[in-house]
Order: sequence, then structure tokens, then C-alpha cells
Amino acid sequence: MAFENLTSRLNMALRRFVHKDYLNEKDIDEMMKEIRLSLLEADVNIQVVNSFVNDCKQIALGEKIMKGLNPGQQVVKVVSDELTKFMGSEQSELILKDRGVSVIMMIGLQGAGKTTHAGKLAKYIKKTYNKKVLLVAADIYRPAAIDQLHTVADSVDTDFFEMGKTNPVTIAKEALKKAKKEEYDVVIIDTAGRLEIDVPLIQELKDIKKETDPSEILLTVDSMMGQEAANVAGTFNKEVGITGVVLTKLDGDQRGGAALSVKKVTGVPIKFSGVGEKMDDLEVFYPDRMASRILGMGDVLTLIEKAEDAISEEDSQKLMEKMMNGTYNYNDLLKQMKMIHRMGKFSGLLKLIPGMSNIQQLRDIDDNQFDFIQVIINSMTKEERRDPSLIAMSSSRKRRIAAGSGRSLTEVNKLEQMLEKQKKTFKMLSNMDESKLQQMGERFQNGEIRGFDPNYESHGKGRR
Ligand SMILES: Nc1nc2c(ncn2[C@@H]2O[C@H](COP(=O)(O)OP(=O)(O)O)[C@@H](O)[C@H]2O)c(=O)[nH]1
Ligand SMILES: [Mg+2]
Repeated sequence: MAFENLTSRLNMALRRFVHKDYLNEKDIDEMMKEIRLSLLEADVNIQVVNSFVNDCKQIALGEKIMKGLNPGQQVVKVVSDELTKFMGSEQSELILKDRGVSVIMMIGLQGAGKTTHAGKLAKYIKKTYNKKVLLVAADIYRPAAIDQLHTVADSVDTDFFEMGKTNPVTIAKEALKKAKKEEYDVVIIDTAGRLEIDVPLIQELKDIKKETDPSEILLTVDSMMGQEAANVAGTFNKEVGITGVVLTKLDGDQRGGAALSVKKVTGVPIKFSGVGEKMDDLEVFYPDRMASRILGMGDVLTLIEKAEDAISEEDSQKLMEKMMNGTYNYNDLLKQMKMIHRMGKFSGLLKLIPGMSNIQQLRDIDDNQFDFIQVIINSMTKEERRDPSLIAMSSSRKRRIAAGSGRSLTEVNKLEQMLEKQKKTFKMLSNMDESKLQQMGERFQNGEIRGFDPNYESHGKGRR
């Protein structure tokens, strides 16, 4: 794994402090010095390292100590949070159009992994989104590049398009024409690379971009290339414009840290990582998971997570506000379910969560139901999750979500009703005066009333 050395060094730096009940500024300085060295050794850009360590220190000094953590653990949390932020905070989803043909351009230097990752992505998109994909050979310079993509396409059972050594812009144009006619959902264009960025290459990429109006321009960055990685990404971004990065060869035993600067330098999110030569060796890039993997302190981080859960008062407050002002949506529903799910049997903790009435209910949801509700919500677009009315008003959206999640339309409808009922309950609650609320609260706790249909059931066990 690319970050083994970084992990063991960081781990050493942090372990020394993690059980301390008291940390002074000197301790923190010492810790930051170690972190700085670890990052530099892993080949992370020096300016990036300096600002990272500086930020961590300022935050660590200013942070209130969370209940349940000692100061040492608290600093680990700060470092972990900053590392996550540094790599992009949230996971960035692949952008695909809801209808029509979406084009993905794979770009990058020669040998970075464009062709391999075009194949991996085709497989991933077919599996995850159930879409019809066309792989297009537009690298006409490298000997055997067309054959290579053909082999890759066959191995992931995906249709393949080539026109030999015709002009790449024409190839892209014709491929798109075919895709529209034959109702493909996604076209992945494997473009040519160079050993170094040059003017004709940039021009060619610009021309293909202009011709195909891509949803995604994904830059493959070889994580073994060291410091140059971030510069290359910066140049491609400035010249062509990129929407995401695929960090390849993270399975290598190199230092790899340079690639981590990519997000910081370009502002473009890392969307996937490549972890091997096989077509399954693709991972969705989650900054938080990568941060904990790099820190290699699973035990401490789990502890921190638990402490955070238990006192997620701020979250609860926010959720409460959303419930009361009618903006409660599928994201909130999922968040709330996850909270309750994680707390599991600790019913004593349940009263920490607002929205008394629905608790009874959500608590009764078993693992199986929890999984498929999650699957359904994951099949919604970002907009739909944020604005439930989009789904409520459109049966074609519901059908698409059902198909995408592999669940029945009835289940999608039930989930929608569940959300609507919850919203209604909240609305009712928010219109009550205080004494009445209190009365209601007591009755809820006694189990006399429930907010909405408690018989929300899954249809059969497992998927269709
Ligand atoms: N270990 C490893 N090798 C990779 C990965 N991605 C690509 N490769 C290898 O890197 C070489 C160049 O990849 P290729 O897709 O042809 O790069 P392109 O020139 O950008 O199209 C090939 O030998 C691939 O098998 C990866 O994530 N891990
Ligand atoms: Mg290639």
C-alpha cells in the first residue's frame, strides 16, 4: 500500500501522546514536528505540509476538549479531520446526466492508467448505475492502444467503438452519434497521452471537449510520479478543465504522498483510486476513510466517533430545526436512521434525538429494512434527496429509483409516504404551544400515540 511508511510514522508520532491527560503547547509542537516530517518523507509538497501543520496546531490549541476524550485523542481527532478536509472533505459522486448520453473523457499523461481505468469505470458504472456503456478508442498514436482498449472492453463485457487511426475529434463525434442512435447512457472516451504535456495534446483534448460536452473530464494521476503529480494536475486543469481525479497505482509501495496534494493544489476532487491492474481494482475515494487509513489509528478513531455520536447535540439541533421548518428531506431521514441504528439497543440514548414520535418506529426497523431504505435513498440524485417533492411529483423518477436500487416501486412509494408522514407530524408539533407539546410528549413516551404507520414493512427479505 502506498502509504505504509507514512502510516507507521504518523502512528508513532501520535501514539506517544494519545494516552496523555494533559498536553501543553510544547507537546503539541513536538507532535506537529513529527507529523510534518512524516508528511515530507511521504513526498507531500512542502508548502502544503507547512500550511497543514500550522492549521492543525491552531485548531488543536483552540479546540474545546470533547467529553469522553483526553487531550491526546482530541489532537488525533483534529489531525484526522484536517487530513480529511485536505483530501476533499466529502466524497464526490460521479456526475452523470439523468437522461441522454453522458460523456466521460479520460485524460492524463502516458502510462498514467487512462485505458485501464476507462475499463474499470465502465464496469463500475454498469454495476452501480445499471447503465449502457460504450468505450471509445481515441488514442491513435500509441501503438496497439486501440487493441488494448478492445481487450479491456471485452473483459468487462462492454461495447467498443473504434475508427482506426482517424482524427480523434472525428472519432469522438461519430461515437456520440452512435451512442445517441443506439441509446447508450454513457460514453467513455480513452484519449491519447504524452510523456509530457504539449500544445498539440492540449489542443486535441480541447477539441474533443468542445465536440462532446462531457459530464466528466477525469484526469488519471499516477500516484507513483511524486511531486510532479500536483503540477501536472494543475496544468491539465488550467488548460483543459477537469472535473475529477482518478488516483492510480495506490497499490504500489511508493511514498504516494505527492498525489494527496492534488486536491489542495487544483481544488478538483479525487473521485476514485486505482489499486491494481485488474478491472475490479477500483475504489470510490472517501476522504475520511482515506484519512483514517493513512493515520492508521482505527482504534482511536472509532473511540472518537463514538464520543461524537453520543454528543451530537449540534447535529440534533440542526435536525430539529429542519423538522420544524419543513425542509426535512431524505438526507435527514437517512442521517437520523443511521444515528438510531448506530446507537442500537442503547434506548437510553434515544431521547437525545429530537422528533420523539418517530423514534419508536425507526427503532423497530430491522437491519434488513435499514439496508434497503439506504439503498433506495442512495439511488436518488442529490437534488431528489434534498427536495423530496421532486420524487413525490414524478412517477418516472420513482420508477428509475426502483430500478436503480433493485427494489420494488411499492417500496419506493412506502418510503416516500414515510417521509411525508414524518413531515406532517413535525408540522403538527411545530404548531403546538408548549403545554400541549409537553402533554403530547408524555403520551408518546407512554406509547399511547405514534407519529405514523408503525407497520412499515419490507417486501420480503432480501432484494428482488
Ligand atoms: N498496479 C497498478 N497498475 C496499474 C494501475 N492502473 C494502471 N496500471 C498499469 O499501468 C500501465 C499503464 O496503464 P494504461 O492504462 O495503459 O495507461 P495509459 O497510457 O494512461 O492508457 C499498465 O501496465 C497498467 O496495467 C493501478 O491502479 N495499479
Ligand atoms: Mg492508453
